[in-house]
Amino acid sequence: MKARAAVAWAANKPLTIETIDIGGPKAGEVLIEIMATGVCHTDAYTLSGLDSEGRFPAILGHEGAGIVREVGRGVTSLRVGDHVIPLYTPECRECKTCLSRRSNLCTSIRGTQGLGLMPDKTTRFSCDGGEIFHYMGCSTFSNFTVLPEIAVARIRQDAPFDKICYIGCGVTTGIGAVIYTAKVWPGATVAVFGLGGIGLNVIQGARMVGADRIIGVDLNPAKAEMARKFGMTDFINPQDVGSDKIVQAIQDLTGGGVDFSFDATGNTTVMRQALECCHRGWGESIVIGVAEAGKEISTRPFQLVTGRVWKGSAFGGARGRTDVPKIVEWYMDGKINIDDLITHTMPLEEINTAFDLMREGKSIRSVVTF
Ligand code: NAD
Ligand code: AHE
Ligand code: ZN
Repeated sequence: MKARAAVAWAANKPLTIETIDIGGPKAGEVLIEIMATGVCHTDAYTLSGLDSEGRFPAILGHEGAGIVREVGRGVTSLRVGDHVIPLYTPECRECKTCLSRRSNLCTSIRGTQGLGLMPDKTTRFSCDGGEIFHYMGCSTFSNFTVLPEIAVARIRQDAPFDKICYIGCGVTTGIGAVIYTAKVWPGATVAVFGLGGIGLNVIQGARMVGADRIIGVDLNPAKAEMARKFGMTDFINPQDVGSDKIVQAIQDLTGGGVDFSFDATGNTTVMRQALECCHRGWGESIVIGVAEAGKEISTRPFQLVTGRVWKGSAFGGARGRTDVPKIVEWYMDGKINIDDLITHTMPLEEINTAFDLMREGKSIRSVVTF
């Protein structure tokens, strides 16, 4: 069948809207009509050519919501008409990692996903006879896409697609990093580096669990207003205090350092600051930001010897098929705010504007509707 997609033909080139050919779902797969998709910084990162797994041409996008239109042979957990959120972190419930209950990083299809292929090592997308790669197993910048059943969360039918698509990455990543990965406790002190689409959800999560003090750090002072609305108690602009003084500034504010810090910038210098502003003896720093290929983090081992803990979090540590439907419920019950974070909504034809707004620091989340 035909679909309408924004195709990334090469790194650093604007996406172009194409009519593509898409193969139907094979055994264990479903065809989804995407109704809305967010644009995440990770899409921009891959488009920049700095993602070691980035392959072109590809259909990017991994923050979508839609409706199941066709199911392949053997699919048991989904039906035509189900409302769903595609998952770049599947939950097969059978692999060593899923069975361990220690991590959300399901391994069953990670190998082919990183190659831009479906689990059978083929691509379902082509344009004028040339193959197009999948992206993060989702490819939500297309009005139709194909996913394995294990990478699809079924959600309630009355949730608005143009809002809950954000749960497909940013909301779950930010709130999940707080509640599933760090397990922030009531009364904790928290520092959040990067007040974009992810960092603001970290702030929202920290407020939900009852953190006392939530310090936000961003180079863009325009981000402070929204952050305050979501629970930030103190704002630091590294340009005001000097970026080499950030750690000291946070220690001074908190009497020795925070209980938890989160990097939501992807900058490895910032990741070090985030670790080092944690309290001696117990402070934990969670790396969420994605750094480009070749970048490394470093610190003095003494930072760890003296009790600070460095951790990472992918998709907020959430188990997609289990946790995503619950997060949709939280939104529908008014427990979390998504609407205010979606600053821009646009049709697919204007998707390049979403990338421009993000680069210029003018948006929090842009959502594309089909
Ligand atoms: P964004 O562009 O919306 O926000 C990034 C923010 O960081 C901006 O407000 C920017 O001003 C700020 N910033 C940049 N450099 C800074 C610096 N040196 N010091 C302080 N602030 C700085 O991006 P986003 O969508 O929120 O994504 C944030 C990061 O999280 C990206 O690296 C993205 O790839 C990553 N991410 C990771 C996961 C995961 O599962 N681990 C999921 C989604 C996104
Ligand atoms: N291909 C990238 C991987 C980047 C990365 O770490 N991705 C996150 C999700 S970002 C969503 O916006 C993730 O889930 N990581 C775990 C995994 O298995 O990829 C690179 O840098 O090579
Ligand atoms: Zn993302």
